Amino acid sequence: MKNLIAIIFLFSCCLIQAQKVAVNKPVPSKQQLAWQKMDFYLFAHFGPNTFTDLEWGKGTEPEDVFNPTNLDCGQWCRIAKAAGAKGIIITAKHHDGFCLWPSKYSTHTVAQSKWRNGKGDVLRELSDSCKKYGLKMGVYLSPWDRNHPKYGTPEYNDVFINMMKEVVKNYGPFFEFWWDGANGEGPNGKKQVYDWNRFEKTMRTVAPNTIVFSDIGPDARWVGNENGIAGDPNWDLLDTAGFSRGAGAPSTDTLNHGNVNGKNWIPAECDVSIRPGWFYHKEEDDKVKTPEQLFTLYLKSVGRGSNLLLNVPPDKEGLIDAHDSAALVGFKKLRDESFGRPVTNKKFTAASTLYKIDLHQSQKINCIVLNEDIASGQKIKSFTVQFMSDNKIVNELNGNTVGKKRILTFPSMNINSFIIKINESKATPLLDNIAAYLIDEDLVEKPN
Ligand code: FUL
Repeated sequence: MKNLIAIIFLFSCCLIQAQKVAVNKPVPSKQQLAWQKMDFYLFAHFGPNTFTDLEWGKGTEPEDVFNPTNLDCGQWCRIAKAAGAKGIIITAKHHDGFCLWPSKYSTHTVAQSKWRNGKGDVLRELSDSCKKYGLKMGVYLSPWDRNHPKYGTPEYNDVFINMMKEVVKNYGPFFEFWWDGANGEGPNGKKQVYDWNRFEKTMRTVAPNTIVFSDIGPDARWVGNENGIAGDPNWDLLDTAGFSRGAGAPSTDTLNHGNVNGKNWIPAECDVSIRPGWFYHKEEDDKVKTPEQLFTLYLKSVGRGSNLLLNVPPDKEGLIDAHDSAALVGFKKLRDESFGRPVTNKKFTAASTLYKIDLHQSQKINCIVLNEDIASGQKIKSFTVQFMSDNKIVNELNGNTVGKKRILTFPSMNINSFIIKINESKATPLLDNIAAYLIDEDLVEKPN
């Protein structure tokens, strides 16, 4: 009887195995996979610079400089929701060292300011609002600190670690933790030797499910530019051996494209500001990116398999300005209009190097969205789309990587069907979704 059960068990394992898509390592962790599905979320640069009109505060600003007259993180969240963003990452501490929460490990914080009689706490408000509105929260914490008296000494590494623990414990869980690689001089004129190994161990211990971002991960990498543009091809893979964060990072070109045979799963995140600067400056109110510009960025980031981290900096009141919210709502409308009504939308469960999509009649399209099943690894190196009309190929389009999402746009054409041919792949891939759309002709990506 026991033997029979064992045989049945083994047999069913074989069956399950046979249905599985071949795994090609490295593969994403389940946290990375969930994070990659988020696609788009906001960045909020907020702090003394908002009030001094600087981009990099000196660290000598009096605490009272920070004085938002009407802070409402609920407003940030309502706008994020209306924009279809999945979360908000806030600059809890930028290079000037000012902490937006009453940290026990610094004397340069909201608690030392007159704002709300020293009782204000931006992280508390954002954390509560994100929960209320069903958004995820993330934190940017700059290791470079131009204020902290311990910066430039080994003790500062303990300060930074204590701050990380403090924010995780009091305001987490966070979907992402953002380490800026910048490493300038502090108040004593010295640069800090960051203890990245300890920083990383700390995060893994106190927040094992949080995606840790830096130029080389461990979980998500910088895309190599601050324009919000991923490379094409774009691999979710990166070799990090021999590299370090900041000045010792791989070239920006490598970060932009990833490594085709990279040993680690470290997908790119595209950070970009909706304005020229990262912090709010009134004189940039008329330089806010238009919905169409944001849509183009979406195609060049999410449409190339990355996440888009779009900075929308609150103003001196502590509110998102009307220029920015209007652009965000317009951007959402363009995405809804473009992707709301697919001409076709098909799911697949079997791996293949050939996918045929029949439109059943002549239809006009100018956009195709492909999703590669990346849970089993990123495999596709190159592919061709063949557009068919009356059983003849009328046009062809070549592409490189697909990854979690690949959006292709092209001048519209009338076709009856199209074929996706995988030309080069690490293993037989699964395209688990293929969709086609007719979007506004003006939104079709222009050649670089
Ligand atoms: C950079 C910083 O120096 C900028 O001020 C900004 O925060 C950007 C997102 O990262 O390294």
